[in-house]
Amino acid sequence: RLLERDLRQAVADESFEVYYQPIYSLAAERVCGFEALLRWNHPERGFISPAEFIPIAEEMGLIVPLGEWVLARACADAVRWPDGLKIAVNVSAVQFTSASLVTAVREALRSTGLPGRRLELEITESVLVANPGVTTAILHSLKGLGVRVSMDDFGTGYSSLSYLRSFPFDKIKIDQSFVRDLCEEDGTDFIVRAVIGLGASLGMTTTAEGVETEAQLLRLRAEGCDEVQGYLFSRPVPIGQVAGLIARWN
Ligand code: G
Ligand code: G
Ligand code: MN
Ligand code: NA
Repeated sequence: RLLERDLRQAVADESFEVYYQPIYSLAAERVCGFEALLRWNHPERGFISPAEFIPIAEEMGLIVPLGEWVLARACADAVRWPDGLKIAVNVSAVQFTSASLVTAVREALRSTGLPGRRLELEITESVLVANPGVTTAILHSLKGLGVRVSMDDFGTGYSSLSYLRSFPFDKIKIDQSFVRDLCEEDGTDFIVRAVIGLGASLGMTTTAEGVETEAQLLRLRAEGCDEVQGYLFSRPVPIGQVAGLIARWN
């Protein structure tokens, strides 16, 4: 298929770009980090969403080199930001269980000089269900490098709440589907409140994703959510615009 051929070529040419979306701390009232989000500007089709090409990259076995490229790029960019700012990188399920993940993370930190405490890896619930034993071992190896791990898209998968207790996560990212319905639909407000409470009692930071309105922000603040992220603050931006965002909110 056309897309597959182009994807292989794009990985070889490194013709991707990493965009960054600010994460805002409600306690500190400042930007506390950025999430790295991969962008592919296809020569004919324009921007193609990672939601479309990452599953193909996984099938083709390209996700490991691609994911390692994002990791290295994001660490190299983040090491130049003020020391308090973290960088969050998404790790797909296939990349997470690949033999080279821990080595790639160690190498990205070593080659860029980024302290491990400034790197957060975001993984989804699907990783936990597939192979809990292997996952636990990998998570502990990553934590041994000082890296933080986040549960991404929380609430959208099939894992049980007990998973949160048995895996050493530092952060829960509340999926944007719950945030979108906040202040709208009956029920969702209670879910968001429950997840924030769960995070607090487990000693995990809670980050709400997809915050688009002042009303949502007000509710999240009232519920004691730690961090927020969404178009209300900024869309993901190219690296050239990051310094401006840091200056605006710090
Ligand atoms: O940035 P956007 O909302 O278009 O991303 C769509 C999906 O692609 C999201 O689920 C996001 O987590 C995922 N994604 C974006 N960048 C990366 C990446 O570098 N690696 C992986 N594995 N997923 C990514
Ligand atoms: O799966 P993950 O949470 O990593 O995906 C993040 C995705 O959400 C990215 O594609 C990013 O572009 C998108 N995103 C970030 N903020 C918002 C927002 O406020 N609204 C919407 N609709 N999407 C957002
Ligand atoms: Mn994410
Ligand atoms: Na998410």
